[in-house]
Amino acid sequence: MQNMVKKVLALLVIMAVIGSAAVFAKGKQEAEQGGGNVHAFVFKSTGNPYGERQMSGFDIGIKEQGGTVILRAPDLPTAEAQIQMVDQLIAQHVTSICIVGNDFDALQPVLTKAKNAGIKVYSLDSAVNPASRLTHVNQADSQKIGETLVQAAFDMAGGSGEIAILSATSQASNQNLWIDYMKKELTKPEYAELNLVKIAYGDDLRDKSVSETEALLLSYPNLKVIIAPTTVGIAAAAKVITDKDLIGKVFITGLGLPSEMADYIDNGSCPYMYLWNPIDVGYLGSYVATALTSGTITGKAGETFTAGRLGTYTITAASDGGTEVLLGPPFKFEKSNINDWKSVY
Ligand code: RAM
Repeated sequence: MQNMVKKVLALLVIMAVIGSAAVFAKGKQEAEQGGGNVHAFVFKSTGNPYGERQMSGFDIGIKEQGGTVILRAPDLPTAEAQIQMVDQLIAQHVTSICIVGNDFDALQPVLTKAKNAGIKVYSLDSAVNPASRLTHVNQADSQKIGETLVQAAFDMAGGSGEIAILSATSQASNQNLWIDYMKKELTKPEYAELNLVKIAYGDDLRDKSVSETEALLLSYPNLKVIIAPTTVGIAAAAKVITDKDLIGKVFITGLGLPSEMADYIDNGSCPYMYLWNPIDVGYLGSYVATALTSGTITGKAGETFTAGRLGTYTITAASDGGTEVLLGPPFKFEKSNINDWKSVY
């Protein structure tokens, strides 16, 4: 009987080794087919249309430069899941890894391992800490995003009253940075009558964002504005306001995809919001990947490179002590222009 158990165990071990060898071989094959020009992109989580657009821009950019693309995203937006993915990509010997971080610090060991293996590592959208990256692709000026969203809430609240924030995960470094700048802006005397009552986290999951919005409305019946600096959160919050007939009583603003928000801008639940072109963010990332690979840039402030149809970019110092490449300013979407954009992204 004991022998039998031993045999089964041995068989299981052999199967596991064969299984992981197969994954490794497939990855190695993918990398070899790319001729040392294989560029990986790891987003926060699956099922996020914003992430899909970033990945499509990355895919277009790498392919127009003759490279091979690997796109990955975990089911849930956790650092642990991304750590496993990066480990697999290291085993696959990819050329570069673009990480949209689910945590600022937690990925540092695995990203350092990747860098030590000769892989060019940089972040995009949601930064990892400067020690973990060569540079960061930032979609828009973070301070400006924070200030602009508070000004929008002030405007929609009529200058006073309760406001709340509906964010993504509590660890998302891009949202956390924007929220820090919102809090800073709120300390200015002109906002003395505006009261930030709560920061809720919908984790970039549609259902959780809906239930967090409902909870905000229950806990704060006088709430006037919800700022959602996440495309998943803003669409969920605007849907709740619409479904509950609260249009005109509670306003939603933040960062949203025109394709998902056109109806809500139209019905007034979201009078206006901001974003940038997520396809361009991914496309810019693809040129950072190849410029790092060719040695055109190393990630230091002052270096310049050309990003295909987007033109020339210069790496600058980032507020977190690292460096970044800034795509451009945020764009305002409102009734007058939303129809021009809803089919674009
Ligand atoms: C969500 C994600 C993404 C963020 C946008 C604005 O889709 O959290 O990281 O940049 O919103």
